[in-house]
Amino acid sequence: MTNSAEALGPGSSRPEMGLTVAAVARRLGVAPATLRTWDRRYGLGPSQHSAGSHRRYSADDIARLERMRRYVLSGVAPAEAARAALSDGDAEPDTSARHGGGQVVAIPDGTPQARGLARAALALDADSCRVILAETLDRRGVVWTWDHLIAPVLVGVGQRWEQTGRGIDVEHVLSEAIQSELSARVTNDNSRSAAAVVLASAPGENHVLPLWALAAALSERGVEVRMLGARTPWDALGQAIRRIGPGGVLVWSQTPGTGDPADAITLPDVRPEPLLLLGGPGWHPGAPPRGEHVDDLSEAVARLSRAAGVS
Ligand code: B12
Repeated sequence: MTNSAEALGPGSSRPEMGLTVAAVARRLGVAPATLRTWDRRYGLGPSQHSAGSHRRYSADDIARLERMRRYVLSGVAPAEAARAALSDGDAEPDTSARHGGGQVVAIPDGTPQARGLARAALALDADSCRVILAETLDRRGVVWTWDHLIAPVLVGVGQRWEQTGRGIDVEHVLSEAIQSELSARVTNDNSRSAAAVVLASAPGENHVLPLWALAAALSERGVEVRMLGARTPWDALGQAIRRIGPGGVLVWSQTPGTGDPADAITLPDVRPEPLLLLGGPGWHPGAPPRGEHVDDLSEAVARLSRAAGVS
């Protein structure tokens, strides 16, 4: 019997009621949409029928879902994971039945989670990508998850595209899952900053995932974030700076054509002057006429938190 089965057992106030999709989703750290997909595709749904319109998950249903989640996190393909989960723990999953149909993404020194995420992305399995991301974000926080899970898989997927010309579909599925899991963690409700931080990608720049990682990591620390997103013209950024009066600004440039630091000169002079950071490999090297280069997520989080008055 699992913890969840116990929690729904004699100690629970109305054990016969079972749990709703939303409650199970919260308990397992899985999106409600993923639970519905697992129900539809693999029959891993609630077995109890209640008088009302909403079916409820029993303790046994939840134990099955916990096994499903564990197998998916270890990189087993969902159909095989579901077969083993439905066997009530009698059969371990066949671990050769991995995601990705035999394709690989090279991730030197990759963690098991990183290999699982890469396989799920290759299989275009957005649900499994989200399960792996959500679980790691909950357990390890944003900076660790970005540095040890997300960034290595993104670099591997990017290299595969460069070498084979294949995998833009994989890049899209993975990017969507990453962006939705990170952006779901950005909230200004717990803000304790003296000033906000503004995040934007340079004009013409569509790559934004590092900005979402930064937004989620700052939010985790109670820093108020204003996200302007992809392809932000310099004059629009300038207007936002005047209106918001931020403590810090970071502009992201991923690809070389988008990052000319000389353009930052056009930003308005406001007092107090916000810290201006330039992040990403797209910026021209060398000392910028305005602002400073920043090399990694931890450094950007630390400097922008200080600039926002959160130590
Ligand atoms: C995801 C992705 C996409 C997604 C973006 C989705 C989104 N919402 O952002 C989509 C599918 C839209 C896309 C599109 C394109 N992409 Co793209 N994409 C990537 C990918 C896989 C990850 C990008 C990313 O987030 N990188 C962030 C981290 C993981 O990587 P990094 O910047 O190299 O990290 C270094 C530093 O920045 C620093 N760092 C890491 N994290 C952080 C965080 C912070 C805050 C800071 C300060 C520093 C920092 O540490 C690293 C070591 O120095 C990269 C591969 C790669 N290696 O980056 C390709 C890549 C950037 N794309 C590339 C290209 C060519 C394109 C396209 C032109 C063609 C295509 N592949 O589809 C289009 C057009 C985009 C456009 N018009 O702007 C090339 C760029 C080559 C170049 N140098 O010009 C890359 C490098 C792939 C490759 N290997 O060739 N892409």
